[in-house]
Amino acid sequence: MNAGSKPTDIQINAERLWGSLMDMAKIGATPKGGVKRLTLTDLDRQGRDQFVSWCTAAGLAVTVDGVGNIFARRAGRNNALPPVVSGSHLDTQPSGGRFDGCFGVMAALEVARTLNDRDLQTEAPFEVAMWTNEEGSRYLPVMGGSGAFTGAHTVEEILAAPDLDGVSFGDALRAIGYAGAAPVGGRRLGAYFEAHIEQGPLLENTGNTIGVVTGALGQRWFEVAVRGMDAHAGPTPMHLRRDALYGASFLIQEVNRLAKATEHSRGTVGMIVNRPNSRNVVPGETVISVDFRDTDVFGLDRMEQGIRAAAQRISAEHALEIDMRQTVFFPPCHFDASCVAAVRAGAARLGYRHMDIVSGAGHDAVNIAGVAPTAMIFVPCEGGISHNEIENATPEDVAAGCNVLLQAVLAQAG
Ligand code: HGY
Ligand code: MN
Ligand code: MN
Repeated sequence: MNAGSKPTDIQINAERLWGSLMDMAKIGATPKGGVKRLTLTDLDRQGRDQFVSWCTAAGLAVTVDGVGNIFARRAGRNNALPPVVSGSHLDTQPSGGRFDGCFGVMAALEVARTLNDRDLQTEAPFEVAMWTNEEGSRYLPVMGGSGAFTGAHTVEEILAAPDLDGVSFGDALRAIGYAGAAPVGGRRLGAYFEAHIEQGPLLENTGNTIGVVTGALGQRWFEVAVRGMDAHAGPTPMHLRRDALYGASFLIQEVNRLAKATEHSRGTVGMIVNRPNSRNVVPGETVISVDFRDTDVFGLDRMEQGIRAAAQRISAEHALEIDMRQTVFFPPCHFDASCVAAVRAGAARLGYRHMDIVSGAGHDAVNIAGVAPTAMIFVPCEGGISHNEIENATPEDVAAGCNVLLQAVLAQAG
């Protein structure tokens, strides 16, 4: 920076950022204005290709690792230093929106583009990251790409995971041409920042533009299989039935009762597979997902114990077998104080109203926080709505979030 200039003199190009967001949203656009770009599908490939071509056009060196994570690197003055990294994900929920994940990837790309415009070289290298399968909708575990990078999951485990049609992660990754040669993880990051929409109502309700994210709720997910007996819906008397779906309905009630017991606990049954799912057959097998979240592990333990006790009762009362398998566990996450301070200072310097906030959603930053100093920047989304095709944010708010990201990156990358 030339003498006399202040860090806040450098501002991102808000039109270019919004344009990239809207262009990316065209890939997998849905009639209701959302985006369906499930991980490792051909639409994901198109989104990845678009992202890689923008990175290449910005002069970034692109590498892809063995689980499809993409890193676009901008050299610093001292390339022996571990890079400052920023990014998020491009995969969406089946009924996703235009901003969840994509905003963080486009914001990080816009930081690189702005540094190019100003011909600014940071001390440490800067990398834009796109993590594979953050959403965990098609493949478990959720946040699998960043989890493989940090060693929370083995590459073999990630590649072997099957989707509901039995297609493995590895086969789907190879089919879209993103089974990269770069090793997965095993390298230090100087710091990691992720910009994201809040996906909740707090910022909007309090009139804040920036959320200084101090951490994230802990999460514990289960797959629960309820097994009874297929039977004819007509001749089978009610008292002789072993109805798996009926049994699962009590579990769903209990998940909600447990989660409503405290103000910071969450419980969701989001997925159900019912077999044989025929109108006139008493269901013999029902599999449900359970997603518990809380600010502390004791809260997660309380809900787990509660649902296990309920499963025992329901199993006995309705002659059903109930198997519960834990599929995801993230302890409550606390981000790095110096990175959080860099975000807060950036928001203050730029004059944006801001507040500290804990993320109810999981993010790749939750994984990366285990291996590098990490923090996140939230911007409001309309009505706090997300994981919904009507998810919306304003050009002003995403530009504000991206400007804070730029300030935080400059503070950490030198
Ligand atoms: O589940 C989550 O919190 C994130 O959207 N994957
Ligand atoms: Mn997300
Ligand atoms: Mn999401």
